[in-house]
Amino acid sequence: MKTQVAIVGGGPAGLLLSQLLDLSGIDSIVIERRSRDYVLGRIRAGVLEAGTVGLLREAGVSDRMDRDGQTHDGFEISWHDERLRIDLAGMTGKPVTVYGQTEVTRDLYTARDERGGEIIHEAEVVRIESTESDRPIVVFEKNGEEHRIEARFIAGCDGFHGPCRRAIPEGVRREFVREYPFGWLGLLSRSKPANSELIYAAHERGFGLCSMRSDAVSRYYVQVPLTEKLEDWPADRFWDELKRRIPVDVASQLQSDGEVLEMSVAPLRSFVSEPLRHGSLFLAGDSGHIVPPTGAKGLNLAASDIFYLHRALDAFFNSASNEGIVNYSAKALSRVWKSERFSWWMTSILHDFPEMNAFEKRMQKAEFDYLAQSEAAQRSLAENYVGLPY
Ligand code: FAS
Ligand code: PHB
Repeated sequence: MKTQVAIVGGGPAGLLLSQLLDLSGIDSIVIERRSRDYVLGRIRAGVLEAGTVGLLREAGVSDRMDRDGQTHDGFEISWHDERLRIDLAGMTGKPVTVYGQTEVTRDLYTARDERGGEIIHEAEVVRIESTESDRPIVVFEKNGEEHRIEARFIAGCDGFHGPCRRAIPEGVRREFVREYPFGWLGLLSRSKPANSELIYAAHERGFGLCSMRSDAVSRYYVQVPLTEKLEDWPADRFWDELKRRIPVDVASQLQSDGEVLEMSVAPLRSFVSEPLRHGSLFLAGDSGHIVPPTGAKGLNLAASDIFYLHRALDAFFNSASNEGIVNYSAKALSRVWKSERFSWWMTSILHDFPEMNAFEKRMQKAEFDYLAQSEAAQRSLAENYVGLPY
């Protein structure tokens, strides 16, 4: 098999790149380990930056998002019963859009089907060869048989656990990591959201988050120790704990009798692998970096990587220009590191760290109090949350 760009991974990054390349007349093949239903069964991100919304519009996949997505002009941070609203639109002129990653992925699949995009499901990439040549090879297994795809470039959109990052030689690759001593237990329920806007709740018992997917589907999270098991958390226990962490007046109207649609536990880490390019292999999205979900940046960083990579490949194939290819890693990493900083900072001020001493806990409260009194501090938070420029 031959193509111009072999894309490993059919999550949001891989599918969005395939769609944008197609619109630029560039041929690609997406190789996805899982079935389409499995990929669509994942419940993950919920908040889209303005830049991501613009890119989805450019890709021609925004109709359902424009119809079903919610425009949010602000969100709240709470400290016990103190509530602080961050006026995103008032401070930056930009809102965020609440529209689940699952729906973004569904829209991308629909668009690829409509344009006859080639996506090979239940096909596991087992090897990447000749990345330092201009004819790299992707080797994948499907139904017990091995297949080879020769391409001009390989896009590693295979997430944190995929093989592409490790195809960059260890002597070339530099990894930076911060593991957090807790995870997020998430619950998706068919219930009216507790609040019209998101609430990021800091509390001495731990962090809680009130989010949503629509007026009838809510998404909640509570910080839990890494040792916690899903089976130790029946829904009733989740609701009780969440109500103890969010402001009393919000807890009093929380609908906790809705059908539980999904529960899952995710560890939190900050991670970056440099560089994001090696020869003809590029990394984009979670394959190159991970952020704690506190800043709602994961999916949005995948989008900005794809913005840069699409422009670079478009210039290479359609304008015989190498500039984007050569600059891709530095350009993408510049935005990645600033989002890593913001996500680390939001996580540091809002979570209960077991090893924190009394002074450090006072520093967390002082962060909240400073935010509450300083428009400059709120504006800084707001410009990071809506998304820094591409
Ligand atoms: P993805 O991991 O989505 O996709 C990679 C794809 O590659 C997968 O479909 C995988 O099956 C495939 N793949 C892997 N190895 C392969 C192989 N060998 N061969 C073929 N295919 C292979 N972000 C937020 O902004 N907010 C959140 O609340 C949030 N919650 C999250 C919860 C969890 C449990 C996780 C894991 C992530 C969460 N994220 C969140 C981050 C998440 O949304 C990612 O940023 C987003 O999925 C990135 O998309 P991709 O880079 O496409 O990676
Ligand atoms: C979500 O709705 O899943 C969500 C929203 C904001 C975050 C993380 C997750 O920061």
